[in-house]
Amino acid sequence: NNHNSFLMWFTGLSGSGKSTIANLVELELHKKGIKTYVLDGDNIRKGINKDLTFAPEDRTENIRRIAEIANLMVEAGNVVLAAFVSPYKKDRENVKNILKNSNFVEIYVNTSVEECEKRDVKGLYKKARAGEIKNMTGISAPYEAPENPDLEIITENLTIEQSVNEVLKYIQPKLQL
Ligand code: GGZ
Repeated sequence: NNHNSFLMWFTGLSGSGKSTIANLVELELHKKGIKTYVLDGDNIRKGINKDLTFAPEDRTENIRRIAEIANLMVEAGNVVLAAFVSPYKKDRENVKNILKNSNFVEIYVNTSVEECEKRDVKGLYKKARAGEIKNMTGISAPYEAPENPDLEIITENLTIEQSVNEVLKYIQPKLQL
């Protein structure tokens, strides 16, 4: 049984910083010689899940497929970092059920919708306000915040480096170096 294999699940709004944090955590794990893989919208929604929209039932199917893929990658001995909005509690519960419990860490990247909208890196919030995008999480679709995440990163109080360090500190006991 490979000990350095588990799933870190980052949930939060679009623009909350999930992917940024996941990619920087991955860099640090690489320095320790740990095998990792980052799953995010860029490699999943453009590929295996390109048939799916942002309607609620498609988001559920999106998350289910990602969980199955992540489970295979964990079984293959990787630390997997998954960064998806995953706005529905029941979908995140399902991820936990697909993985073995000890292989799953839920990280809530808590950035307010006001802050995400202010950053609006991809201009999606502006489009959502103009009605050009529907089902935009935080604007015209719900985000069900985790009530009991393993770790919560309140990004507005922290630098990116501090956020990354919070994650590294949390997973440290899970690593066999
Ligand atoms: C939320 C959307 C939407 C809508 C496009 N709602 O910041 P991004 O651009 O890179 O991250 C968002 C990404 C969300 O895809 P996920 O697969 O993570 O969503 S879910 O877990 O809910 O299935 C955003 C972009 O896609 N995007 N339209 N309507 N995010």
